[in-house]
Amino acid sequence: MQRREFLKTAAWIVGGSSILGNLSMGQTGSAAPASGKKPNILFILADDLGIDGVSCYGADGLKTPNLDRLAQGGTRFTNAYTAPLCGPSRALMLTGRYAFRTGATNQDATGLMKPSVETMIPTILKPAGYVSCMIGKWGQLPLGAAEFGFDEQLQFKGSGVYWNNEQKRQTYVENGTVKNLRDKEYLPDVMHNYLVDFLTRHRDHPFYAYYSMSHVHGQIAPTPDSAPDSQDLYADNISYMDKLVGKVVSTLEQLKLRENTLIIFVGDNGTATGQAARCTVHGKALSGSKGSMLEGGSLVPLIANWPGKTPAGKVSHDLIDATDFLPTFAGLAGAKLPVKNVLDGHSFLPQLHGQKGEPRKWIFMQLANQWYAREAGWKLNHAGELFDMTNAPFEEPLVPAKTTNPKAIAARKRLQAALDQLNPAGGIRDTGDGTGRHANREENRAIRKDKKK
Ligand SMILES: [Ca+2]
Repeated sequence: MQRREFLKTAAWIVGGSSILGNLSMGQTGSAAPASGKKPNILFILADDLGIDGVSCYGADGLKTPNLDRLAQGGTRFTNAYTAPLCGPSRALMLTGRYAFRTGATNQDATGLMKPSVETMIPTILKPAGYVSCMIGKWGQLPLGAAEFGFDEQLQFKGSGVYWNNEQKRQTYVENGTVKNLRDKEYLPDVMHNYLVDFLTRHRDHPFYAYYSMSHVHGQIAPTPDSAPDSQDLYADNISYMDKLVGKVVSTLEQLKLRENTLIIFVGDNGTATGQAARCTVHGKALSGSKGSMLEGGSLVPLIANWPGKTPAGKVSHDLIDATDFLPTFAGLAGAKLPVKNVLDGHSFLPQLHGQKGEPRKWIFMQLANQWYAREAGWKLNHAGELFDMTNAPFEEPLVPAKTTNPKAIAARKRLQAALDQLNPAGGIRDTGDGTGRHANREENRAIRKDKKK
């Protein structure tokens, strides 16, 4: 491909190791089976689900037997990170680029991304022969999924859409047609049925399905399985999410697609603050929750399952960054990476094949005008504060600025070098209100004006 052309622009270093490793992985086509049919990708994205909501991660009082089964048959990653809020997180996952490059630094700023500038995963996979669908929430991303390359879409605005209620009649858009959710119809089931239909229609064709579940974002409503007097609707929702995952796995088995499909299950950010108080892992609460720059904001469950390819029952402590999905999937599909933009993702395809690969040395996370680089034992933020992550995700104490601990001093030096190399302050700056949730008024006006063009 444009290897020479790519080399010109690929002088940067990703996660402490060269992105050229990713490129060669993709070019060798090692992911393609001998039969020649390219592997399918089912990307399941749960909303507001931290590791403290998944029983194979040690969550107390919540049961996810289907996810646990996927982990038993695949690889469970314990150090996967994404941005602590929906919009910025999804921007990382779909573009493979950090927020200071795309502008997606806060929920409203994700609207700054344009298809003419940002290339999302379906656009990369399409020339490699893939058909794609986006099912679920698109509300915090600009335009529609079609404009960013998805062939089919069933999308809704907002978050956590489940039922019609007295306050709101729900709608969703199916391939450009606005549809009304019927009374007693449960949107997660509508989404599931659409996914089953998509998988069935494309069973003989390589596909990338981006399945963005409503669960378990609030408002937490009864599920179709909730007892009328249920005392724990959150647990009901975790169970229903898990059940839907089990059902789609069964569908793949029925379609005889299981052996040739990589399933990725991941959360889009940590557990919502309102639920985090009841969510513990082996009796301990995580440090922070959704929206925070602490561990509980960004540490998410990540399970990869691909029978015969991904080692069964493996637990990987490798660092995974939300930008890593794009190069991983490109490598899997034998697709060319875009050359016009700097990519931040680092392929973990070798790990999916049970190889050591070149694990990241650090991940980078940003929300609004806060950011940090984190390696296995330490974290350094935008303000120069160093944190000892030995007891993460439960504790992350600040290291005194005048520490004489040589390990801390060396870690600061390594992480500062990573931040200096990225130079987030030199990229697109956040102009929101500082929370990561909102633009400031002027920015809101500019976005509205821009959208009218
Ligand atoms: Ca979310």
